[in-house]
Amino acid sequence: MDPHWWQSATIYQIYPRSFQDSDGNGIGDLAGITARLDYVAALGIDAIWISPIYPSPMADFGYDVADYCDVDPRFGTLADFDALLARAHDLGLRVLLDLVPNHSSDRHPWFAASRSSRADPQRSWYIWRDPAPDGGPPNNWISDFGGPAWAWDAATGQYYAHAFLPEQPDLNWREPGLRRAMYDAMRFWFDRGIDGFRIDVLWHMIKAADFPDNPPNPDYREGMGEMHKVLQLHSTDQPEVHGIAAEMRAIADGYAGDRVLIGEIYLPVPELMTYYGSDTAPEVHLPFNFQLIEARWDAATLAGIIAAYEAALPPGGWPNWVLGNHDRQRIASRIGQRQARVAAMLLLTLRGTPTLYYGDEIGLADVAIPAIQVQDPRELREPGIGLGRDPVRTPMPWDGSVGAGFTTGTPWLPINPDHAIRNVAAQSDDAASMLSLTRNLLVLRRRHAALRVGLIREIVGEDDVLRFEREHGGERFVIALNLSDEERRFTLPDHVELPQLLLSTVPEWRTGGEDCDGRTLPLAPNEGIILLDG
Ligand code: TEU
Repeated sequence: MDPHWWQSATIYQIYPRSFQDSDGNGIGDLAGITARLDYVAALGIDAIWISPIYPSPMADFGYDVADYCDVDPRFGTLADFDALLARAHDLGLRVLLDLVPNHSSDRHPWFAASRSSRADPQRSWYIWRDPAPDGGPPNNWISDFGGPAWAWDAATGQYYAHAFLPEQPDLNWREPGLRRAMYDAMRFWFDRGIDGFRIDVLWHMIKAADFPDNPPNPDYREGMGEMHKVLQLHSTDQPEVHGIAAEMRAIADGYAGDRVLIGEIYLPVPELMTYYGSDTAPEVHLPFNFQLIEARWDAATLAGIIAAYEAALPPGGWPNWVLGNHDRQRIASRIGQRQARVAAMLLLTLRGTPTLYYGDEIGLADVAIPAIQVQDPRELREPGIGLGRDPVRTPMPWDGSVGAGFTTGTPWLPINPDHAIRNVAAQSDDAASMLSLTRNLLVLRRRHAALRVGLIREIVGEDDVLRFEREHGGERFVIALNLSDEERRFTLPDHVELPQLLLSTVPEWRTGGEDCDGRTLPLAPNEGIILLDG
């Protein structure tokens, strides 16, 4: 059977505030994204996921939704969205939106109704509880952004739950009316023609019915973030969440055109796997696999992670890999520019759907944000311990001009000071650039089914070298990645014949005169290579 489009696709995440500003207010917008779609398509991308574009007070930069069926005026209009979608489809790009169903904005009309009185019919659309006997919060749950996960509403004398900001009250997914309303919002966008959703914090969506205290986390240490004081045993990953995921999947499957659902889920692999669902009750097509974001960057660790993940996949479950997103340190900052090239090769040669974060294709690094310029509420609530996300959300540097081609105005976050050198225009014409490497990797991935949908085998991590093979229809690739900054050697397995070097992350090192000793091949410091067998 032919693979589904989302199995052989490469996904590209766009943070809309930071991709392209078209009206000079320093904030990216939909018309800006549309203008840059040619770039995205030429890069070799198949689908874009756009972080939330809905009307929002922007307490959490769009992850606080005040209307699930419209576009925030800062980003444009529904007509702008339709134009974006049409242009994307003309270019062969699919478009995924970000569904934020765990919580709304406190300015959503649903919440206004819900908090208006205990008797309001929409009271039960949110999670309201009486105070503890001492008048404090109903239990010890802690917000992911620090502080109690409960906010007091003096007017009605109850607390409401918020897994994130108080401005993001949690919706009550035990309430059928709420479920119907959110499913209608999904249909609104599916009817408009979108190709799928990334679902925000899917594992948070339903809480234990009796709201018991969470157990303390024995591994908590100062500086980890207050949320880690307790284990989220009762506030996340409840059995009933699978019913919701299955209902969402049924909605997606009700549409022609192979719509896809991707779940944002930070859980250990065994729990993550349960979000694929079963044959009779499938859930999300792709539960995001964030292990590369969190892994120690060494060959043995990565080989172990890859092999264990592959082994844990349920029958028919399709793998996926993510290297970066709008919440986590950028890969170039985490492991350095040279290893970021190796990481790109890894991401784009592993088995499974890769998701690339905008800017990572040019090695964009985190930008230190002066305290006075901090925007992210995550940083403002627990300052100075490195939890802020502004550094990874800075504008895309398109060229070396003052506004980096991103804006003619004042950018909402500072542009990386290195943008005079590190930008799309400069890297486009440079065959040795990270951008050219990314393009070349995507060309190979498109050209060779083995890299897209082939088996992965022989996953080995030894002596700083991570290697594995991809195989399909008689074609075999060997990928070997040197994770150290010294020369290394690795030995080709016996079943591999005379291989041909297709791509290196350090091509300038390879003169043809490298000292190859029979089946033992050298790797330059920080070099990754793709070999074609025979
Ligand atoms: O992020 C969820 C998220 O990253 C945290 O819950 C994470 O699990 C925690 O920091 C511990 O690792 C999503 C969005 O991606 C993020 O931008 C939003 O702020 C958040 O949900 C709320 O919608």
